[in-house]
Amino acid sequence: MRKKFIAGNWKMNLTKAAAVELAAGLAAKIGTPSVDVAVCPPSVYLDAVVGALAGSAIQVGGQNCYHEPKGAFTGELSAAMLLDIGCKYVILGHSERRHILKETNADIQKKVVAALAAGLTPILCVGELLSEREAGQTAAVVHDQFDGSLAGISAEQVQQVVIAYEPVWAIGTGKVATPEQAEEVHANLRAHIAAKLGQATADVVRIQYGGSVTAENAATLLHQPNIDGALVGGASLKVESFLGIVAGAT
Ligand code: G2H
Repeated sequence: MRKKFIAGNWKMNLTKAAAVELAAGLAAKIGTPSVDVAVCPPSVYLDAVVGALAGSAIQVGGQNCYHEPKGAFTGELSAAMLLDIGCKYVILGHSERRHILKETNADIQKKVVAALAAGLTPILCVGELLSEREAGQTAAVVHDQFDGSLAGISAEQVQQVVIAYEPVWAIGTGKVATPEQAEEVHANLRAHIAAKLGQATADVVRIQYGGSVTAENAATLLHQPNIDGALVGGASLKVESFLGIVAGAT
């Protein structure tokens, strides 16, 4: 069985003091959850958050990395640096990076390769725009993002990757996908993985749902057979709401 995985994506929010307070609040109340839990703070707060979470069951992830291991790349962070500072995960290909920062599947693929080589677990985001959903292109878009972002990566390595299905129209809008809408895409993507990389790989790859997940809607989403967790934005910025989502996964 796939272990459920709840990750908080803090995006470009909080001050250092607020990030440490949130992390400390989570660490104090998380206990020993039966699911995997992580938070992904802004990179400048990673060190402080890793410290605040020390000894707790909560892991830490970056929100992005660069594909080169080191060198003259002003402003960038390598996967090895994230690992060095205490990260286990890195979010790659988030829709905000695909659409605002214009990252392509080819850019993201190089980052996935670098993250895996460094020993990080990539959380690879895929998801369609509202216009693409309305044009009946959801499956094609998600397959294209999955195939392009993982091109040339072996089935064995894909088994190490977490996928986050995040319909762009549901991100930060309060318009969550219904459990049926999300499950349909997750099941379709898992079938695509099986056809492409084999059933054994499809059976172990975890597919999170992301997009306006809250403590109120989490449990129904998380009890769908192909939804293996959640990537949470806004609701991960408060202790009670994030822990409510973790509780919904159990
Ligand atoms: C989707 C999600 C976090 P929110 O971007 O990755 O954000 O939960 O605020 O919609």
